Amino acid sequence: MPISSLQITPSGPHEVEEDDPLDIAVAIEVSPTDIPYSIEWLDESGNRFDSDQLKTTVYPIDSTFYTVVVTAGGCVEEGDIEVDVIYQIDPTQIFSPNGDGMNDTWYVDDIDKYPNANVSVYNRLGALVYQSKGYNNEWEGRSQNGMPLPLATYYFVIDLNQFGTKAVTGHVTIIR
Ligand SMILES: [Ca+2]
Repeated sequence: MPISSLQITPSGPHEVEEDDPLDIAVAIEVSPTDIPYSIEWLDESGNRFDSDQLKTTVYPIDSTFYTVVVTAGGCVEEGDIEVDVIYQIDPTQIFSPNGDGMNDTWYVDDIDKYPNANVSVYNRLGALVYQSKGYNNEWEGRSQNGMPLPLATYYFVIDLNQFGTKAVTGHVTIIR
């Protein structure tokens, strides 16, 4: 039996925090309404991971897209669903730039996921002591002119420069 129309509306785009599951969905309008339809869910590599569900749960480990394919009465419609994974960066609160090979630089876990991040570090007087566009976990606790900074607690602002993220602020202490 021929159909007069098949329309699909995939959900998204979505944002999800790393390690969190995400529900993605598709709305289907088929006419006449009693035509049976089938649904296939494909990942970015084209592998089917679910079928015959309007909604499915995904566990993305990186930003990706999913494809939903709906077939009804010989008609096929497909759509993509974008998913952006938001990574939680995790700055260490203390480091010891004394050259012993352990914790000699300030480590910010997952900062590599944000190549456009602006990292700024201030002393307690509010003076900027370090700044970096993108950060490769390389700061050795030196001032902008290369001098070792006093052992102290500093204030940092990390602007991830990505839509949907907030600046991350906190304190980091230099010991030796
Ligand atoms: Ca050290």
